[in-house]
Amino acid sequence: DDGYRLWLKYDLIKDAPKREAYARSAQFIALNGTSPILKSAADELQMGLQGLLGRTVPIIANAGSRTGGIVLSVASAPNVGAQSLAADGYQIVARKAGNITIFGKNDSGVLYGAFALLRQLQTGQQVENLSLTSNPKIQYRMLNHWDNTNGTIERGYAGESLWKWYELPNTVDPRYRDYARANASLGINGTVVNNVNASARFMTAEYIEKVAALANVFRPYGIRIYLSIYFPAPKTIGGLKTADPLDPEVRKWWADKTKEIYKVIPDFGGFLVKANSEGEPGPQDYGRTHADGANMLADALRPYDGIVMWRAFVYKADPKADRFKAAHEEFTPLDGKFDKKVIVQVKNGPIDFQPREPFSPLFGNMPKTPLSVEFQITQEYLGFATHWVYEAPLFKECLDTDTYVKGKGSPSGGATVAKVIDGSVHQYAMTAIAGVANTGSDRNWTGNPMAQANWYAYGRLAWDHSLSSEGIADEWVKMTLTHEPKAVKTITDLMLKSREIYVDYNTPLGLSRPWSGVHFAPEPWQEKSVRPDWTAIYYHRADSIGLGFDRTATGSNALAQYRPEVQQQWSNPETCPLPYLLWFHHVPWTKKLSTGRTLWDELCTRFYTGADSVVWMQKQWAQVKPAVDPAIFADVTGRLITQRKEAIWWRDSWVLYLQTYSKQPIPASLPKPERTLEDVKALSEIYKLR
Ligand code: BDP
Repeated sequence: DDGYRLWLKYDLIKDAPKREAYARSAQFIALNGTSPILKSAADELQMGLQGLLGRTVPIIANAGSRTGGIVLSVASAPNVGAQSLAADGYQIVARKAGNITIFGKNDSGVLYGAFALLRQLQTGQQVENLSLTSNPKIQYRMLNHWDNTNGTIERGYAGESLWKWYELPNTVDPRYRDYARANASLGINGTVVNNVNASARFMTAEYIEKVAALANVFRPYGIRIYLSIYFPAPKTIGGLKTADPLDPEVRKWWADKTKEIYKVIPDFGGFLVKANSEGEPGPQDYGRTHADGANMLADALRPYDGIVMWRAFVYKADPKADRFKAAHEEFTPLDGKFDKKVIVQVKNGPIDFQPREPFSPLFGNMPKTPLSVEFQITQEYLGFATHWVYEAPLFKECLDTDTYVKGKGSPSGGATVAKVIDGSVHQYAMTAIAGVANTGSDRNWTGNPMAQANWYAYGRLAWDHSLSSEGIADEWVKMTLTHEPKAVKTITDLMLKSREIYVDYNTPLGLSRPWSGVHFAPEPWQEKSVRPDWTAIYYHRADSIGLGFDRTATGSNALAQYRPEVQQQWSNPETCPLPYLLWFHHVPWTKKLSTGRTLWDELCTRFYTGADSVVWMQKQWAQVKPAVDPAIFADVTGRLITQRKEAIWWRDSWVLYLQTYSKQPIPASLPKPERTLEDVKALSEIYKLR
């Protein structure tokens, strides 16, 4: 198995009685309607059933009085089944001795319902008395690609870009359709095809035509296309002297450009913008605000159904500032100033997609501006495509944290980040969620076969953030790897522990950003860069006394950006949960922690436990060999060998480096590193060579 089919595997169901039972309920597919999306739904069902049941199920126009089949229909007003449905929602109802009906609120709802029914079969559940209703909790469920015109992907670890810009629009790779199918199966309904560090070329007529060719493929799967824009494009390709968002000519340029796009992509989704962030130009270059920039684009989109997603990922190269505070400082004063077509897109944490971060203090603090959360699926800080990290627990940790903006124990069960972004806290008029894709041209899409689960988990949570990490893992394993109960259990258990294991050898107790450059080789010692906040020492603040970034009132006071209830949980080093300890406190090496160990001993224990746990992962994985496809088994086995080696590299780097400050021995129970600090430093240097 080369992994190409992802979770849409549709292999013959081995359990014959079960297969027959399914077949009795799936003797035909009746399609009431002719739209391309409905056709996709019927085609997908037919393809899925062909594989799962080993027979061709005919698609017919109308069930008439026939029973024993699947009926697809957009539920219009008189249909009682539709009452509880929201846009894109679906309901599947199986009637005894009747049909299985998939009602969709709209065409996309039918498509999502079709995939949901297939999922029931793929995970071996009964369909006879099925009655399930599902509505998306979030309206815009986006995948963001950081893909460039030359085929490279910023922070991509699974090959080249999926989009073959040189061939488009005349050659359309069939793979684009499979990409769309995979996304639609999760309910993802928007794709930003290019990097946030955007090229102005995407605004040229040449590229708009290429993008339109992709949009044509995605449309029958309910997916709209969006583009990242380069803010000074009116200058770069428009020949204007300025890109000032208040300049009438600039505004006209964007309005005309937008019109040009809609002419060829009538369902174009809108723009994603990274501006005045990490050196990217933006409205501030002209003395204007983020709101001025965003509102100009909103104006251009006004005649159409498109939106602006304006990113809040900003921080200044100020040696005295705490980067943690930057987004909150810049954006909260703009609350209420954004056009109603604008959503502000906020990374889950205040810094940058670290293995563990507290939630961004912007969540809950912009009641008048729809905020979306941006997660990173691609493993930029999670060991690329080698290390096995199942990310659902990371996403859930953020989504399920209470911001306390509605005070303690509010009736809604807390104003969690999820409830902020799904609009239930501040009644946002639009809701969105974004994930930075981990896909590429590798045959299996994600490099590491296990990383497919991260695309899957993101999509499932974008649809319904109340799903559990465990439930999603169980589903994914059954659809993708095996049904053998013991193996399912072993693999889901591995998945659920994988992120914590990575954190233990990489950034335990609230450490962050021990990298430079490509964000892979350990470099906690890295102290020189063009800006202070691009060094490692800026983040961990190791010194002879202790370790960690004091963000309490005695330090940067970033904690003050959170509600008092949150501050209370995190501001006291005695009670601050250990996973966040060094995010907020500079803790003495000798300080006794709640585990009974000193900070130094606890750190050593975590680094060693983390690295040793990779051996445990290897052993567990070895046990599932008989239940998993041999090619996938071998692939993961190989990656785990590398992960083990690199985990020890991480462990040794941290321990040897921090020891130069702590001046303490490695606890006697732990073996000493077999190399010196100079050795590991040399390794990291070599890693940087081209
Ligand atoms: C950082 C990445 C960088 C991105 C940036 C962003 O290192 O490549 O451009 O985020 O999100 O994590 O804009």
